[in-house]
Parts: sequence; C-alpha cells; structure tokens
Amino acid sequence: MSKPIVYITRCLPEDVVEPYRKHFQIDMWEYEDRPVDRNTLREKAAQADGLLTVLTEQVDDELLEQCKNLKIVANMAVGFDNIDVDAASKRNISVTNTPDVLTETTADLTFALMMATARRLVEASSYVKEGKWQNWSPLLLAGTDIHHKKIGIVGMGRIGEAVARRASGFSMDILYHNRSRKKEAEDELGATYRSLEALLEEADYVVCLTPHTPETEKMFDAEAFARMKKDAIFINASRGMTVDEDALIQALKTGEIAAAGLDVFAEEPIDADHPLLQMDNVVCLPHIGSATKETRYKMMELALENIKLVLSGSEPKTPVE
Ligand code: 8YV
Repeated sequence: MSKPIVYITRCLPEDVVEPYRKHFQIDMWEYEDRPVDRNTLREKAAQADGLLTVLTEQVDDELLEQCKNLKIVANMAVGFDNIDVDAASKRNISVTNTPDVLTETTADLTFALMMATARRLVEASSYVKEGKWQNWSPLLLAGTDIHHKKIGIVGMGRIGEAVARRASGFSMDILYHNRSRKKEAEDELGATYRSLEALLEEADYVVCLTPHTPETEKMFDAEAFARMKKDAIFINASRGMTVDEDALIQALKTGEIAAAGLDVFAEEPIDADHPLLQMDNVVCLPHIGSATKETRYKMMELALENIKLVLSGSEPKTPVE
C-alpha cells in the first residue's frame, strides 16, 4: 500500500521531518524566504491526505473543495483563524492546533515586550550602540515602573494566565477581562474580573491576549484608547486584527496613551513604511511570541504527531475546540 501524502507549507528542519518519512510521503515547500503561493498550495493540497500549515496560509472553503483525500489540517500555531473550521468539519477533515507547548514561551515574550516598552530598552540599546552615551542626567532614558502597577489582561486563556503568574511575581495588581470568569486565577493569583470598560480605565498596562474572532475584531478602537489612562501602555501579543491601527496611531500621537509594544499587526509582515514603525514610543516585533528553538520544535513535532494519528485512524492529540 502506498504511503499517505503529507504536504508541509514551510521548510521544516530535516531532523524533525525525518522520523515521519517512514509513515508518509512528505512533500514540502522548499523556499525559506517566501511563503507558498496560492496556486501551489491548491495544487499540493488537492493531492494530499494531510496538510501542515502555518498562520499565513488561508485554508478556506474554496481550497478545501479541491481536496478529495484530505483528512487533516494541522496548524502549527495555537490560533487557527486562518482556517475555516466549519468548512473542514462538513467534509470530515480534522483541524488541529498546537496549544500548551507554546504557553509559557509566549507569556515570556509578552512580559519581555511589556518590560522593553516600559523601560525603553530598544531606544536605550540604540543609544549606546550609536555612540550617544556621553553623559549622565537624572532623567536620561527614564521609563515607567512595572512592579506594583496594575496590569489589565484582556483574554484570560492559557497564555493570559501564564502572564498573570509572571505579573504576580512582580507584585502587580492583576485585572482581567474574559468571556468567562476564571476562578483559579482569582483564587490563586488574586486576579480581579472587570468589565472591558472598567479595565481600560484602570489599568497601567493593557495587555491584549485575545484570539481574533468577529467579536474581537478591532475591539481596541478610538473609544477604547480614549478610555485608557494617559500614561497607559498598550501591549498586543495575540492578533493585530483586534486593533484599529489608525486609532492606535492617533492615540499615540495625541498622547491619549503613552506607548505600545506590538508583536502582531493587522497585516503581516508589516509594510516597512508603516507609521507605527516610525514612532519612538512603539516597540515592534515580527510575531515572535512562540519563537524559541525549544518551543518551535515542540510545535512542529505536535503538528506532525497529529497528522500521524489521524492518518492512522486515531484521534489527534489536540483537535481545535
Ligand atoms: C505562531 C501564533 O505559532 O500560535 C499562534 O497562534 O500566533 C504564533 O505562535 C506562529 O506565527 C507560527 O504560525
């Protein structure tokens, strides 16, 4: 019997892929410097039994319609907003993601981004490297404290809770907003539930960790930024589509909020001329929340394991919920 065909839309390291070659016939996009184009994806997916995707590939109804053999789409991400899950379910195609393995790593990055923004680390590093450090003055590159301040976490899922644990270690007051109450975070970390409006008004750090859904699209709009404190710092480590970027730029320009730390953008990669990239009070990262070697290996392995399970007739480890 011939082996099932698996198409992988990114160039994964051979040491990760190799153990799976005995189970599937693996075909992989081979260019590191660009994503698979839509035509190639359609062609390859149409032949495949399993597909390993990342966030940049749109797996929609039109694509799935071509796929007569496909049994699983394994996304290498906890988010799956690039996949039309209903369109997959109605064709009995499993959709899986990579939760848990990236929780702590993404929380580390979120906290690092918050600290970098508050303490102006990127500006400070450039200042030294550019040879500008010639003197001392009391307010040279003075930032804002983090300890004992109020953090407002919007989206208290696994990553939100991991950020709250870090905040607790920094003696921060923890506020959160979520669709449902999180008793454990309330009891163990002293996190306090707030309506979104109250959280925006009270928090010194507003940290967005909510997935992108029709309900959260552009939830951080002009009205939301107007509610925030003038010295508030906005952090986004989930999805850029939750933010009205024009409103954010305006709020930063007019001093309605103090600064922003962004790992995600409405369009990725962000255009090099984008106004957010020109602002000193904005720290920008290229969507590296889960990007440590350890975690990316775990994500790749989990995605491949899900494919192996489904193609051998078993349940996947991490179907999307
Ligand atoms: C992705 C992410 O893993 O997991 C997510 O939802 O946003 C990132 O961790 C990364 O962009 C690769 O798809």
